[in-house]
Amino acid sequence: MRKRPHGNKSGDSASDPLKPIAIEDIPPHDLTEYLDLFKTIDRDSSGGIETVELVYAFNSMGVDASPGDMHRLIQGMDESGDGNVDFREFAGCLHAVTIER
Ligand SMILES: [Ca+2]
Repeated sequence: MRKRPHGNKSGDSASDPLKPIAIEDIPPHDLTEYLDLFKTIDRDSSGGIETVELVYAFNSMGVDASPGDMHRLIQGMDESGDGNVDFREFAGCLHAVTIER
């Protein structure tokens, strides 16, 4: 289902299609946008996005988001398993979603 934007330039990364995009592969312009969004969502500036922050973010956009759904979303993005999504994880997932459109 997932499409790669274009071939691997680095060659050796036989990348798992489920893996989010590495932050190094995201264009700086996009990264700036993601960082703005990240800072908006990370209300306590902890450097990580938690379930409650995601619920709040969606609600403030007028989207009805349940804590259960947001928790699953967090778990899906949380590669390090520490219960919140840091910017690397956030940007990687966001970019993977964005380039699929
Ligand atoms: Ca936070």
